[in-house]
Amino acid sequence: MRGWMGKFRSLFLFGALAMILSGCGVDNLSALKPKGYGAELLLDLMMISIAIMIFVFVIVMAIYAFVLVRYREKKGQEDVIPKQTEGNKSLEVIWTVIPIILLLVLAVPTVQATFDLADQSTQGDEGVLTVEVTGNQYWWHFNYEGEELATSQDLYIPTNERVYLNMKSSDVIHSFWVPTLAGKMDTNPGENMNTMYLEAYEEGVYWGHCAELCGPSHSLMDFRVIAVSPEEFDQWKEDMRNVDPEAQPETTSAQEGQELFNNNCMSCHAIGGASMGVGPNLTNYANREKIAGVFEPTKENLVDWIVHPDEMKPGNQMPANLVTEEEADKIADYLLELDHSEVGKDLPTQAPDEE
Ligand code: HEC
Ligand SMILES: [Cu+2]
Repeated sequence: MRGWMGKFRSLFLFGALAMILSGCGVDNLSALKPKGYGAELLLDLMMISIAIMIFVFVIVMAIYAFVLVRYREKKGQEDVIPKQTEGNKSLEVIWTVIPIILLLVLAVPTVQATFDLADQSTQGDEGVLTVEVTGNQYWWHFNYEGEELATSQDLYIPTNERVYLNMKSSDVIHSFWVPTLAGKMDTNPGENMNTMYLEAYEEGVYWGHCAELCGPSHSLMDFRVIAVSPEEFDQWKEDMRNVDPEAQPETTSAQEGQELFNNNCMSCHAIGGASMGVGPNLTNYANREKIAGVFEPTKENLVDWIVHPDEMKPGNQMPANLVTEEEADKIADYLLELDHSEVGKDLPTQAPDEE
């Protein structure tokens, strides 16, 4: 005979699975811990549908159990056939009306939320920020409309304000997803621009992923949204506008790195400025939390990246072996000195697992 453990094996498996799954969801990268308007609305919808599902499940299971027990074959009554019923008007009305009510309870807030999240009524108003988002294989670019400045990989926004995102792609379809702040939105190539908005309730660093399979390095296409108070955001804009790409670095190595960078890398990369290049804008590079979105920001990794980006992110658009490892070392010194703003530095952050 199997022990009591054996009898409950599936229960144990289920419990273990539930515990493992409950470990999912890093703070700042979880749709279940919303810190923004869109994400909160979506979690509410999820909760309504889960509540309805549980309600239906419990009722159906209760009836099922009742019927199993009540109408099971009893000893000595093997040949008895219970009373047969065909059609029951009141029962039929009940099991038609209840689902209709449940669907209405689900549909009304869903339709409301759909229109709410698509609302663009204040876009273009005085003081309302719009950011042009461009998805690229495999990095993100953010151009702050009317502000004459741009960033790549790190999107800075003020808290408790709606920030509109006008989104497109320079190559294939990507999807912009910051689970803690809002739902996802595709970025399409061509003229088809999508719009959404973010509204972060708290200062913080929120992680984003590309949510549309876009090539071999799709899973390495992470980015950050850094939400700071409106005052700090203004400070950040000023810091960014004051960036001087010609400013002389401190160490000799970094100075040589600057020259190497200007000669070999400026055709694709910018420091300062507002236009989108072939590669990411590297302004404020010392404050990146990851290299190319996913790698730990150590000098070693940076040198590896500069010489062999192809080995770290298959299929990406940066050519390998543009410079020697020795040269890359100096360039890395230069890039890691690009500390253009204090804003957002003190925010606690919890990066997803490293590559
Ligand atoms: C032909 C264009 C091109 C040239 C030239 C080029 N890069 Fe890149 N670079 C890219 C692209 C595209 C990416 C984005 C790769 C990705 O993440 O998918 C990139 C990414 C980077 C990154 C990571 C950026 C981030 O957001 O963390 C660094 C650092 C970098 N390049 C440094 C250099 C250096 C240094 C040179 C010169 C030796 C150079 N690049 C030359 C196109 C270029
Ligand atoms: Cu992708």
